[in-house]
Amino acid sequence: MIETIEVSRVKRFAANTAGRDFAVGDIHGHFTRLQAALDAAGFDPAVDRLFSVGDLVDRGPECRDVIDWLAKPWFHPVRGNHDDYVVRFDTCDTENWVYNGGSWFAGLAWDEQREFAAQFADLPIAIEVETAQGLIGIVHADCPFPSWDQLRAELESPESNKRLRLVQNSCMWSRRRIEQNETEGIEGLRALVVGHTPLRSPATLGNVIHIDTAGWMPDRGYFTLLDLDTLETIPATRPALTHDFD
Ligand SMILES: [Mn+2]
Repeated sequence: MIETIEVSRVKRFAANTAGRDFAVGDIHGHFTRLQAALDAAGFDPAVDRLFSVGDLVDRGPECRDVIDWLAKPWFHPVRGNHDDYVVRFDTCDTENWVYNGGSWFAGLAWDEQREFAAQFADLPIAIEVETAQGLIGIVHADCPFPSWDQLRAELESPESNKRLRLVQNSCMWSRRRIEQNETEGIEGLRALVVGHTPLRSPATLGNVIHIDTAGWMPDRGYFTLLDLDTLETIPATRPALTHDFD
């Protein structure tokens, strides 16, 4: 029997008619701080949903808690570059991973490592969420094409595994747009929401909204929750913090 693995690289969500939808930046094993941000926003797990730009683990102290969070029916992450290390744990550059905060994984038992990898393999590369004002796209780092339809097609029907790997890696790793201050935006979306690059405050380039305000950096960053209906953030402005990270 030939085993086939059905992987959904793009996940679509219908509009939330009962509650609010939020997106949050990189979490990196700081789920207690994330919960505090949700509490401050009055997040209601009965009706609200939280979409995550990924990078759920590495660096922070609560990486193992991710399994509990993945079980929450209202929590919907895409796959970040750190999450992809977990998926490829037996073949990836472990030295580089540990250097970037991945030592927690080495401390897991083999069967636990397998379980983490299996669950992370289910994380989509891209999420799309319908809202009253139009479609919102979510990837970890960037959409490497001028149109969302093209990204969807490349992820759902790749012409080769090599091409798919390139596209996925751009989605998870690229800082080109923010570094080059590109404002062309993405066709076919109301907004694209990304993380990956820590910023002092959220930044909007064209219709691309960068929301990683380094909630995982104690005293230097904070979690921004982006309301996908209003595109307003909670908090609305950068709070007073112990240190500035630049
Ligand atoms: Mn990242």
